[in-house]
Amino acid sequence: MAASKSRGKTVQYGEQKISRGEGGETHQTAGGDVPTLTTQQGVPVADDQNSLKVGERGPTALEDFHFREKIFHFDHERIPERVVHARGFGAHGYFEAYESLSDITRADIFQRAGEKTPAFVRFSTVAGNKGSADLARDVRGFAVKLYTKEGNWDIVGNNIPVFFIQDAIKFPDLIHAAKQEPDRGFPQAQTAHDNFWDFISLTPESINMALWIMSDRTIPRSLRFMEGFGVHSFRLVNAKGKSTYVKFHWKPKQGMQSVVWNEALKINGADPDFHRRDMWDAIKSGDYPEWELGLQLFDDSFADRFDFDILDPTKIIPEEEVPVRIVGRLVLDRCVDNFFAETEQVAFCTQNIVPGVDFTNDPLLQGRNFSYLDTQLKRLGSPNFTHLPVNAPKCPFHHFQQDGHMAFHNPAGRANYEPNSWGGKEGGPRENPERGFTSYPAPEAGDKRRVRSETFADHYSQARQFYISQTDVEQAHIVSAFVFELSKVETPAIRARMVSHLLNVDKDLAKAVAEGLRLDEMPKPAPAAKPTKTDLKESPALSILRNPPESFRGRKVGALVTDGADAALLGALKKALEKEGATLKIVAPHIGGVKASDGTWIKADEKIDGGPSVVFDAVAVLTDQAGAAKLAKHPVARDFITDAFAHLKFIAYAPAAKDLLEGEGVDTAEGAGVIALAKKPDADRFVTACRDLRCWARNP
Ligand code: HDE
Repeated sequence: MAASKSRGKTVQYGEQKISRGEGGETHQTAGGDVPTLTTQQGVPVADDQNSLKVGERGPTALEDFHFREKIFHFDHERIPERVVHARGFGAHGYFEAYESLSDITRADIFQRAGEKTPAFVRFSTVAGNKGSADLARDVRGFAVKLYTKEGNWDIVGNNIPVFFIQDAIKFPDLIHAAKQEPDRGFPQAQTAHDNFWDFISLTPESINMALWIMSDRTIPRSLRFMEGFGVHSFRLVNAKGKSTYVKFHWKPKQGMQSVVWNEALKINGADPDFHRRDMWDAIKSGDYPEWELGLQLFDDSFADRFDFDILDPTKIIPEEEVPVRIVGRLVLDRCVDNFFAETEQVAFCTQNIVPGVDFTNDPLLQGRNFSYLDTQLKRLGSPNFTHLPVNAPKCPFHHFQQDGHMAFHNPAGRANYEPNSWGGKEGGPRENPERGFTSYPAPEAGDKRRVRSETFADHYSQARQFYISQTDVEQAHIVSAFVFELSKVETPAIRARMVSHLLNVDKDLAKAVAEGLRLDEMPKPAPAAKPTKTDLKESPALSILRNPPESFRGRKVGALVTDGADAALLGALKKALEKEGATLKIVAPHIGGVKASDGTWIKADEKIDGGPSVVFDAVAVLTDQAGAAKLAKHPVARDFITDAFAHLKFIAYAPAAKDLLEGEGVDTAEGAGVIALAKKPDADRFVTACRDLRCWARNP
């Protein structure tokens, strides 16, 4: 589909342009030369305000084709939302290889250092419907489509490296249990309800993932600040046919960062689109999010030696055992032109792999390979969904598949089958044994049985390893999350059953959760198929806080200002933040802004009600005495301050605002992360402090 010259509008979806209204007319209006509105058939429309009626007050005429076409199309605008990962946000970019990996894989994308491959990424939550809020406690999808020169390769991953279940046959049960309960249709986008924890507590293989989802990984501050994982073991295969196992990792260059739970609850109210807005703003402002692709590469001898089965998707391979080799970077540098055309219609399939990549027998992956293609037909309604620009390969493609709903392009010429005796071009494409995809010839044999391998039976050891790898603060968050979620569970037996599993993970964790729930009696540990290994070492890579970002880049400070705010301080703060690559947003009592100390007018980005401190990474309170006195009587301004303090954010303040802060219980003593901006260099001091993201010393 080439871009065509047109006096109508040329719409660019992805890299391909579709010309709308080709050859369409334009006409003069008060607003200038504009395209003439037409029907879908291209008929110019004279009146788009009134349907055709018999008489001024009479019935509408059925022959009004413009009206009928418009309503007909509107009635069919929706397609089924994804059964999971319905809420998502996509962006375009590219993958750049750092080096040639030809010794490991023949995948074309990894052959040449510096080679750039176009990419489309869709981030998502899992459980909520399309309109749910961004800060739900949930796993995030991290699906990457790489438009390589040898076909599209989809790495359909998550921001957590393990999964709930070991066999795809349990996926419908897991998702039914997680989503709204079927009789009442709620709760929306949350796992804090009986059905979910009933299923989890009856499914010991999910306990490792249960710890991950109760950690801060499920409440990321930004989609830019989270890791991605391919989860399964895959294969990379080189030109000689040698296979190496691989686990895929995406490491955010911006560093990792999460919100605290109370913040998440409030962000959902203040800005349900918080994550998508953040991604949109970052890309539009030229601050392109970046991840590095890391590979954990290992062979059969490691797989045989490893404590766990590398085919079991509820397990990780600790980075300390197999280091992550960084091989390239993914940059997102372009927002979509149209949400529906691209983000909604993009169709990821785990079965989309390219020569040089192959599957393993991970039973979850095998099931996914069926599910994704199947679901795209349901969602997009035609086997020709690959004709949509966002799904079409960007390399040449030739095949004999034809017809079906919405066929944009059919094979040209006489041959639509093969073998045929029409020679040359006329005969159409032919297979290519050298370049074509060949499956890795893994030897397979065995009895046909419905079984779970014995090697998948250890459900607790890695859950324990995850827990002991966290900092004290992170462990406390895991405890609080369990207590929060299980307190929403109405059936006491389910709460106790969950604690019985936690006893197999870590006694202190189980005890803390039991206390938080005020369980009247400690249950016995759940029967375990295998005892918990207590000799697995801590893996620092599993902690967010043990891997802090190096700077405050890409973050936002909200400055609450009033009339009389010190213009010089504000200027110094802005400059210091810009130097760091962070931004300053002005929050004021009125959207029109405030008059600063030097008489200049400062425009507001948010009226205070719409810009609570939860949407910022750190805050500043810049008022004069009169302004501070006014804010002290303003409940929303007081929330701004108390929340920022309770959420452990760094707070900068003008000396005139000191009483206001202290009146709200803010500790302004040295070391509490609350910094007075008395002189210009204080702004730099504040920004340096902000690099720690939160003042954990204030943690109660
Ligand atoms: Fe998915 N999953 N999934 N999933 N998944 C879908 O495909 C499925 C699993 C993941 O942004 C669906 O197009 C099964 C693991 C992402 O468009 C569906 C099983 C991982 C996305 C489906 C899993 C994922 C999906 C729904 C168990 C991380 C969103 C809509 C065997 C490695 C992609 C769609 C996007 C979407 C099935 C488990 C990631 C129904 C059967 C494990 C990121 O096909």
